[in-house]
Amino acid sequence: MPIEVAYEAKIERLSILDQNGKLDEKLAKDTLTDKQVVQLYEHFSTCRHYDEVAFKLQRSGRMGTYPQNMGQEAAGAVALAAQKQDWMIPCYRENAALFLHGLPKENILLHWMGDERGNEIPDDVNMLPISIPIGTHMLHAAGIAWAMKLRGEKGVAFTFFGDGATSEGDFHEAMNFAGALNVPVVFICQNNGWAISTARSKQTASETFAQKALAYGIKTMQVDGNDIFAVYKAARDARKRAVKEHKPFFIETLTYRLGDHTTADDARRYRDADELESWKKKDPLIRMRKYLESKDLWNQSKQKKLEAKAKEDVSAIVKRAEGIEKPTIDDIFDYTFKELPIETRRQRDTLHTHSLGQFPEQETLQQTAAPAHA
Ligand SMILES: Cc1ncc(C[n+]2csc(CCOP(=O)(O)OP(=O)(O)O)c2C)c(N)n1
Ligand SMILES: [Mg+2]
Repeated sequence: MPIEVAYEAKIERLSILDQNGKLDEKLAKDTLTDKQVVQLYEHFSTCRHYDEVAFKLQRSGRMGTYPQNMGQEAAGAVALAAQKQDWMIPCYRENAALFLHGLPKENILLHWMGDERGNEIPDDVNMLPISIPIGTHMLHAAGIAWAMKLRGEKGVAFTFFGDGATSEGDFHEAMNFAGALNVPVVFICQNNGWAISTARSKQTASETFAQKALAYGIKTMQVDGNDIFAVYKAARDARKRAVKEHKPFFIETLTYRLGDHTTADDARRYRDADELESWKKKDPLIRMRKYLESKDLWNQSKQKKLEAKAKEDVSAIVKRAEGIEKPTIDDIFDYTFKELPIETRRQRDTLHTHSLGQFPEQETLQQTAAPAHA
C-alpha cells in the first residue's frame, strides 16, 4: 500500500479594514453600510466609556471586580449578523454584542456589583447570563442549538469564549457534540493573546486556535478581530450556513486585551510594554474613526457630541444600577427554598430580633417549630 494523504487542510484569515482605516472594497462588498459603521462606532465608543466608568466604580468601592472589554469591542459586530431569534451565550468580555442584542446596560454593572438581578435577562431577549466559569457555557450553546434544530427553528446559537477556554474539557465536549450532531452553533474564540497571565504561546502548541475545530469536523477560519467588517462578514456567513445546513462554524478572532485581566490584576507584572503599545495601534475604534473620517462621515465636532452623549448615557446607566431597590436579607430565605426547613425558618424569624451569631431564646424556637406531622 502506498502512503496516501489522509487529510489536508488550510486555515484562511480574513482582514478587510486595516489598522490605518483602509478598506478592501472588494471584500467589503455587501457587508456593512456607512450608516451601520457610524452606529457601531458610536456604540463601541459608548461601551469604551462604560468600561472606563466601571473601572472607576470598582476603584472607588462602588463595585466588585470588573473585567474590562477595552480593545475587544469589534466582536460586537457579531450582534449585527445575529437575528432576534438567535441566542447569545457569552463569557464575560462581550458587553458590546450583548447590549446590541438587547441586554439592558445596567445589567452588567449590577452583575459585577454582586446583585443577582443583573443576570435577569428580559423575556424577549434570547441570551444566557454571562459565564464566569470559562468554557462551561459552550455546552449550553451546543444544547440550545440542538434544541433549535429539533424544533425546526431557524435560529443560531452564538457563543463567545477566550483562548484560555480552549484548554478546558468543556470546550472539547461542546465542539465534539456540535460537530457530531451537526447543530447550528457559531463558536467565537476571542484570541486576545492572554488568559490572565498565561501567554498564548504557553496555552497551546497549536499554530492556530481555529484548527482545533477541524478535529471535530467543524469548518473554521481566522479573522482580524479588531476589524468590524471581517468580524461581521464571518459571523453573517457562518449564520447563513448554520441556518441552511444546520452546521456549526468556528471563528477565531485575533484581538488583544488592552486592559488588565480584571480590576484584581496588574498586567504590567507579566506583559511586555512594547507588546501593548503595538496593539494600541490596532485598536478597533481608532481604525473605524480613520475610515469614517476618510469618507467624510466623521469629524471633530461629531466626536465631541458623541463623547458628551456617552458621558450622559453612562451616568444615567450607573444611576439606574445604583438606584435599584436594595434586596432585603429575607430574600435569601424567600428565594432559596420552596418550603423552608424548620431550622432555616427559625433563622428567618429570629433575624430581625437577634443580632447575627446569637442563639434565639428557647421559647422562640418552640413558637416557630412546625407541627410534628408536617
Ligand atoms: C472553569 C474555570 N477554570 C478557571 C477559571 C479561572 N479563570 C478565570 S479567567 C481565566 C482565564 C480565561 O482566559 P481566556 O479564556 O483567554 O479569556 P479572557 O479572560 O482572556 O477573555 C481563568 C483560568 C474559571 N473562571 N473557570
Ligand atoms: Mg484570552
